Amino acid sequence: MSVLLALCVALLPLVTPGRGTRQWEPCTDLRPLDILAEAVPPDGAAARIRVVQVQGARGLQLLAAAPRALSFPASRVFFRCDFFPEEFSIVVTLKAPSLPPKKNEYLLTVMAEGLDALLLGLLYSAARLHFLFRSEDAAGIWQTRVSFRSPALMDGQWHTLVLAVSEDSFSLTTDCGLPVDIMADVPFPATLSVRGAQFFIGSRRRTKGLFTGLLRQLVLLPGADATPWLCPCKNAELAVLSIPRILQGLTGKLEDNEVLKYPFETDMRVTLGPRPPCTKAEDAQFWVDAGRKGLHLCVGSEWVSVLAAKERLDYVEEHQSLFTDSETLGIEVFAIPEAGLFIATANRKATSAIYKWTDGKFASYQDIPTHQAQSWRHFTIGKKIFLAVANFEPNEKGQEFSVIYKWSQRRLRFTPYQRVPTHSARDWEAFEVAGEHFLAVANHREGDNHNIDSVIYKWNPGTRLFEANQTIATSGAYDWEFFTVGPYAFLAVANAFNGTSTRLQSRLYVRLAGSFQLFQSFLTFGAADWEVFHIGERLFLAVANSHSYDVETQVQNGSYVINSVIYELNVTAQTFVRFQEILTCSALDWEFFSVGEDYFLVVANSFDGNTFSVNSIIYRWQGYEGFVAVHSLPTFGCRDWEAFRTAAGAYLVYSSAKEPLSRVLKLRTG
Ligand SMILES: *[C@@H]1O[C@H](CO)[C@@H](O)[C@H](O)[C@H]1NC(C)=O
Ligand SMILES: *[C@@H]1O[C@H](CO)[C@@H](O)[C@H](O)[C@H]1NC(C)=O
Ligand SMILES: *[C@@H]1O[C@H](CO)[C@@H](O)[C@H](O)[C@H]1NC(C)=O
Ligand SMILES: *[C@@H]1O[C@H](CO)[C@@H](O)[C@H](O)[C@H]1NC(C)=O
Ligand SMILES: [Ca+2]
Ligand SMILES: [Ca+2]
Ligand SMILES: [Ca+2]
Repeated sequence: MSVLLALCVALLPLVTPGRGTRQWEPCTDLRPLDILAEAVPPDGAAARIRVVQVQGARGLQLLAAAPRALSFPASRVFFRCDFFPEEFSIVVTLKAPSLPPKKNEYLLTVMAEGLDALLLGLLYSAARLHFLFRSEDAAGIWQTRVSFRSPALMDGQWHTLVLAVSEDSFSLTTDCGLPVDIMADVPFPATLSVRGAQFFIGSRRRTKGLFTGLLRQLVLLPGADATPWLCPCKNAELAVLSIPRILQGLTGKLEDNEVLKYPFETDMRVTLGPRPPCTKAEDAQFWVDAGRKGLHLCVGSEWVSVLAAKERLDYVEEHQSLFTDSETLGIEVFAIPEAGLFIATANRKATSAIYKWTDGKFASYQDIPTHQAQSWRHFTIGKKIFLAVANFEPNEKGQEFSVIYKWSQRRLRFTPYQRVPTHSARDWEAFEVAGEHFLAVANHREGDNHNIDSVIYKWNPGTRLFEANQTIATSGAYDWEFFTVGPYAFLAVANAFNGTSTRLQSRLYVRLAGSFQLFQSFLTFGAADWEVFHIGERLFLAVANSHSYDVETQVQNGSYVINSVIYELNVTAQTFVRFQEILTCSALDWEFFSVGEDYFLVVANSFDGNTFSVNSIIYRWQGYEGFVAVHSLPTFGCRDWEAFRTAAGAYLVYSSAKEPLSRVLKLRTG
């Protein structure tokens, strides 16, 4: 165990957000940061704030008894470093109270740690909006106030303001009208540290100056002017960049927001039009791709998408019915340079098939004889392109093996390359560790015995063949999944059945000193799939539980409708911990994919105890709520999901283990 302990300590620095590796790194995410949503307690913490609906829109009202109710540490959004962006904009939607002269109310402040010092603030007074900030120079510390006349705010209606700041230029746009620009003699500081600071919504930490109107939107957009995103807009008084969920559902729907229809040039070094070059000279410049509603930032020599949130999954539509020779188990999507995009289907009967994406559809390309094929795995070694099939049954002569095929550049077809003896193979996983190539096979059973070895093969560059490198004891192995965390290589196996029970430990191994060693065990129920995925810095591992069965308790129909589990790596604790359980119907596969800035998981639900006609579900990542079901898709004996992209958009494809029909779905995005 001492090796593992050493690993634990060494793992720690891995997830400290990388510094110094890239040339330029913003302290926050470069997307609209919903300050209001950040401050609203997840449970609504009822007594401290009140949701009020006026003129068809909801806003938050603060209660004088709790001026600090809406606050959070700056480190929550400034998680990489501590500097407030030099250029930014703040979007506010508010219904302002009518104030007597000389009375001020705070909309937003960022307060320094400990001291009663204001680093930055938005202050409202009769017919005026003031932007305050702290700057420091040789002569000392200053608080600068930039004041805009803003008579429109006094009419008791909703209004949306965008304050854009860039060096000494301060610009205020009210309801998408003409911007009011002020050049101040003190520029906004290039390095305003927010270390230890705290954001306060509607106050400066105390009751005096508490905002008495309604706040609906408060968004910080680092690095850019938000006006082109909001304007023009049919409903400019309620234009939305981002509002907390509890305020949604009424006027100001995101759909109303006709962003970038008529984008205009600002002084923010934003380029419009077709993709401009991104070289050293353009570093840190923005480019607005108006056609696709994208905002990009030149970092190094690559355009990095900053605001891809404009692409949202709206609905899923059927794109192609793919009739296969026989029922299909696994599907593998892969691209071959210069040849195109392909899928390989693992078909139950004698022939599996490869299809090529041709004119927007999959067209038959090559048939390959297989024996109850379960899955395909595509991988490359240098320029060589391979495809391995997991055969579940022996051939006509009673010989049992799986086959690795190699792509022939001359014939433009896959040809048999190496036979590997396997035992009711379910899955192949291909991976590379320190420049060496490996293939792991999941051996499900040998005769009636499920407790057998699965094998990890290593590519021998001398013989140009895969040779056994390690065996691992498995029980009805169904799936291997490989991933890395920093320099560490992990391999998870789904153990489905030991001959009497599906209630088993599935195992996660870590590679140490040239072999995989047990890292963690997970109680699973007929585990059929492990899916690993990242969301930001977080790492998750989801298991598909297919069946709860024990020879002693006998079969019950309800034993297919059981929870599948998503685990998250806790780096401090050095273990995966239960993150979320999701009720599934004999789940056989999880597939993770993203659309724009959104993350999704789709599950292959195959059987509910009575019927194979069960819905498979798409879940969307919703931060602290975890994954929430957003789409139900009628499927029949669903076995495998794969996501892929072409120039025309994003797609999903799924197979059925119960009918010879796979389907391709197109993801419609807004
Ligand atoms: C497996 O491969 C590793 C890494 O190349 C090597 O150190 C080890 O000796 C191999 N083990 C066997 C049994 O071949
Ligand atoms: C299978 O697992 C169950 C539950 O863990 C255990 O009770 C049983 O003895 C195991 N059977 C075999 C054949 O290993
Ligand atoms: C991770 O584990 C540590 C140590 O057990 C614990 O203190 C911490 O709360 C955990 N973090 C999360 C996010 O669960
Ligand atoms: C259990 O499933 C079988 C079909 O697999 C069905 O005939 C039977 O009615 C089901 N029993 C219950 C209690 O739902
Ligand atoms: Ca796998
Ligand atoms: Ca999967
Ligand atoms: Ca899959």
